[in-house]
Amino acid sequence: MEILFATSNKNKFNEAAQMLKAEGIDLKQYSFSYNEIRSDSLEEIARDAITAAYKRCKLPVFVEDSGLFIESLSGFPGAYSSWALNKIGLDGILKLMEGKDNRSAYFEACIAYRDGYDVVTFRGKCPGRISEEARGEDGFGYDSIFIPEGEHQTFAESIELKNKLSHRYKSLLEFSKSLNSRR
Ligand code: ITT
Repeated sequence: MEILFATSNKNKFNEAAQMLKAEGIDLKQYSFSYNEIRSDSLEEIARDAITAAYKRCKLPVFVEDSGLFIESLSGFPGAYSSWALNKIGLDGILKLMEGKDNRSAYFEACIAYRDGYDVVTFRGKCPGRISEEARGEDGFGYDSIFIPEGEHQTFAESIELKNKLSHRYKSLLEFSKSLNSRR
């Protein structure tokens, strides 16, 4: 079974392709340019993006909107994670966290899939905390400042941890169960 993943982010694509391959699903990247809507809701963004992507490709396709939500920053950067990384970077986030005792945060992903009829969504969440400094070389985005709950290493220090605990992995697992039950 082959489906399209509409994303401009090669790292997101590579992680998803590897995870879904293990579930017997082959992914193909569908790169399309589109102006993402602004919203605090990952689901609203994902639903808008899937409508645009399906209109163009007219094939079974999914999108995934994700972000890092930091409790003591009232959920920032959240749905604006990509924008915040470009604007203030990891140093900027760590600066905003200076002096904060509460470093709790979570990653969340929302997948929206359309096979021609309905749009279905799947969510995945990974709780954890923001490290004091960036650590590790693997992964991408905020991986070097995120430590999953109950662990000591950042996602960028242990890709094995990321692959079994991440928001992406959890949302893709729900998605693949749904796809495989329809076959
Ligand atoms: P597309 O919309 O084209 O798929 P994007 O990079 O703009 O690509 P998002 O709008 O979903 O994707 O932005 C999510 C941002 O959140 C992403 O750019 C990263 O900075 C961050 N992010 C998402 N998942 C992450 C992960 O697993 N590890 C680290 N950072 C992540």
